[in-house]
Amino acid sequence: MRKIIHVDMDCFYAAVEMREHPEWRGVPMAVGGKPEHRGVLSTCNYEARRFGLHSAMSSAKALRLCPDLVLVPGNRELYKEESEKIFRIFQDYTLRIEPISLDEAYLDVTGVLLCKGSATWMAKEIRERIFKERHLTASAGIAENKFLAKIASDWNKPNGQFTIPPERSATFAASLDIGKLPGVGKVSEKKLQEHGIFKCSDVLRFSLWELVKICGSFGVQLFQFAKGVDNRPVVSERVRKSFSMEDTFDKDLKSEEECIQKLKEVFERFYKSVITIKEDISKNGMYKSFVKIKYSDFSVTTIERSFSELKFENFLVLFRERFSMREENVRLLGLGIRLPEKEENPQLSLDFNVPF
Ligand code: TTP
Ligand code: MG
Repeated sequence: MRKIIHVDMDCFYAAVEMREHPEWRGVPMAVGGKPEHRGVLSTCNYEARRFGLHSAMSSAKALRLCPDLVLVPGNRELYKEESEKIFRIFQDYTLRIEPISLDEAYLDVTGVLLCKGSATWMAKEIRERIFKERHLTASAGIAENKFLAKIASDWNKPNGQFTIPPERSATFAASLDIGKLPGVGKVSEKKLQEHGIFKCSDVLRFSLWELVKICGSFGVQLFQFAKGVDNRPVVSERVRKSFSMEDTFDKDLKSEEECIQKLKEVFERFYKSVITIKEDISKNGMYKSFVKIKYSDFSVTTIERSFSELKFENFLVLFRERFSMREENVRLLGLGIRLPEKEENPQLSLDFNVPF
């Protein structure tokens, strides 16, 4: 049984703009091109949506529907940076992350021990952290597969979440309009409706063979979705070469003992998030452990060495060795592992794909 979280930021570009320009809060605003340049809306805030505005609508039409609309050009670089910061929060929970766009991702948290292993609580914590650290809101869906998690994230949007427990997957799916299914666009929706298929429950009245006759090979997938089944894995995008975690302290640490205590806390968190791939790491052997120390004057030092096991004692050895060379106030401590290059260890690349 898998545990998948789908996270989707609320009116992402608009939300970033409203954070940067509080005067745009509470009034209808949109990010998009100028009407005189035949521009369209990238997105708009929820106030503007009340006027019927939505992504991809022409700016000219948007201004007709909502003459007081604040229309801003937007800044993709800024959204990209923001996205990276949000994805870094995801990485504190799992290394299996499939980015869909700047503001949306699937997280496979199967086997993650944080939040007592509850995906619902992890989603809640992730959303709280996004709000606290980035002043933005996100919605989340939690389910046993990608398709249901994605639908669930829309259920209590904005700023909400919804869990479909595995025992409810089938009944939940049965109640859905077929237009909600991934891969069912306007054309296929119409075609299915002509056969009397409006809801997923209608799909189940047909045999697999009949469905294939109606919509080709997609019929197989359709049959699965209608039953609430989706075996597509969470596939990460880029090969990641290191996994790490760090903590910046409110007050600088003044003694070695204090540092060791904190380093241990960082390790425990790191270990819980990395545990899903721990087996793969030990199987493949080769990797380096490292420790990072940032002093109160912001200078940074790191030390790394190959070890065959992922355990705190190894990080402790590295820390002690480096700290003994300069015993001063510490602002940040971090630790992590570095994997070999792809060519050295091709097996790893499949399992360690994570963005950024
Ligand atoms: P979405 O998640 O589809 O939309 P959203 O985050 O703005 O709103 P919601 O609260 O409904 O999730 O897309 C994310 C961002 O991608 C969006 O803020 C702007 C950009 N985008 C476009 O530039 N063009 C488009 O057509 C769409 C759909 C999105
Ligand atoms: Mg969104």
